[in-house]
Amino acid sequence: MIRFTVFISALALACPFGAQAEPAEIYARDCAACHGADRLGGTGPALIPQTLKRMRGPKVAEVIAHGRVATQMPAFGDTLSDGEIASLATYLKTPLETVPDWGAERIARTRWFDPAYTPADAPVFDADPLNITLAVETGDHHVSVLDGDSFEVLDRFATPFAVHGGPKFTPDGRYVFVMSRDGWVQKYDIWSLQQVGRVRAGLNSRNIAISADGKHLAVANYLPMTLTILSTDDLSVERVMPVVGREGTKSRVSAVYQAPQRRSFILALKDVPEIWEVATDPEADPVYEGFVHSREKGMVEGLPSFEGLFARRRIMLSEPLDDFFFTDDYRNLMGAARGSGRAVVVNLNVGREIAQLPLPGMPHLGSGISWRMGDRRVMATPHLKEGKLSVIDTDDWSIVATIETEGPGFFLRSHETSRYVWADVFFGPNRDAMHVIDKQSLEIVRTLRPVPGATVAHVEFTRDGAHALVSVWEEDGAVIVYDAETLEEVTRLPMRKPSGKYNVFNKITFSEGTSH
Ligand code: DHE
Repeated sequence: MIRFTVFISALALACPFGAQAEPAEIYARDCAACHGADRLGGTGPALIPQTLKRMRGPKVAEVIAHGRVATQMPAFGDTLSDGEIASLATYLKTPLETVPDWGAERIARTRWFDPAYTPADAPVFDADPLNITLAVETGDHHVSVLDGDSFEVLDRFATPFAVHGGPKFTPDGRYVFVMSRDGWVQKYDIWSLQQVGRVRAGLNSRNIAISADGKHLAVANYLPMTLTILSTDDLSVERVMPVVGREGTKSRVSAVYQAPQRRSFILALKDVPEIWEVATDPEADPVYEGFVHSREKGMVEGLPSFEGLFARRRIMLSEPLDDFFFTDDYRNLMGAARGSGRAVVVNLNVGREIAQLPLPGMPHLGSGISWRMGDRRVMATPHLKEGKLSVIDTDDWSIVATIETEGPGFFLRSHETSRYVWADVFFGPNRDAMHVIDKQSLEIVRTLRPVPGATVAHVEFTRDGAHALVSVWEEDGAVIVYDAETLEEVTRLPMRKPSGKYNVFNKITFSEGTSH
């Protein structure tokens, strides 16, 4: 039956009697001007499966027919037939036949600096610059810059399309870098409240990490399979590292993280059973014995080598690990072996797996946070496939408790000064719920439902931990500010589908209450 239906649809698409145009022709006529002749993006985003399948919201055919709110994307429902829309959607979901070379030169050509930018010698506002909180508004691709004391919006700037992952701040909190799924990296100056410039570091990217000294920015790419390292100063390309496993298999980079004490980047690789560590300070490795012995050079793509800088070390695993949680000292990481129902602990100093624990229900370790519970240091992680939080002792890697929630969650947040962990319910009928959990008793002390029926997710604290900011993750959404102690609402700031919020101080100090 299914085969028959597929056959009929294929016949309908190929039918020579209708006036149906070929999808490639429709693309060239109606889409290429904004999305690029090569489908890699222009003023509009890239239209390739890697980007499309990650995008939340309406399905591709629906967007072609009705357009996309709050963007330049018009509706084609009146000019294209249903069959043409369906075949165009299929065409866009087909992988590119060849992935263009996206090396140092091509990247450098995309570098753009905002002519309106004028650096300031000091912040142009009176607010505490370290208590600034950025709120990413995915509804219309903007970031709001909030004063963390008065909750006044100091600026609201346009970002590249579809920002993903946390923005990364320079260690002094002055500049911030934002990345889009299309690989654009934007630099913004918080002191002058102005965009500095942009560069396209990849074609489909995952996240970014900044080095401990604030000089280098690493971009994890799925397409091409590389790690791009940029200078934070002028967004120039310092390295493009092709990512190839020891056995010669190319790999996508799932994510890149900064390990501050190690002065290195740690890479999660999607397709090979390896973790990579990349030195961001040539002097750092005496601290880590294993690092000096296993460094490999010759990773340079057409650029001069720096002695020791960006030297790479491989840690071999039994299977690929995704989605990392790091202990506060960055000696150990916990990674999930997707679909295996378990997590693996890797000691980065000795460079091998040291423990594993059963964690079914797809833990979201990247959202993990840690705190002291009695005399133990624990971490907690939500699960993407079940309404549970696992609490794990990070000394002996035993599971201390499993907290039942009203549905699968995505993010967790706390603060050194707070008694509570805030845990959202991101999926299912109870996605309007936010649990507040006591860090010692592990009891859910309150379940907030600020807008019944609306998705409520992701929390960030102010610098002093006195307030918690919660996103109402809807087109006409809001950031709600709560008193973090009384759990009473203080104020509501209207926003367009706000997702993550990021407090400068909490991020640059690697607060234990935030994921890194
Ligand atoms: Fe994310 C962070 C991976 C889907 C919103 N997400 C991250 C990070 C990783 C990651 C590795 C840490 C990066 C960092 O901050 O440096 N995300 C993934 C996935 O693999 C997954 C499940 C599938 C995918 O689409 O790639 C995924 N993520 C989503 C979404 O669907 C979310 C909810 C909406 C969106 O914007 O796409 C989403 N991810 C976020 C946010 C953060 C994030 C808001 C930053 C959290 C923080 O507090 O730091």
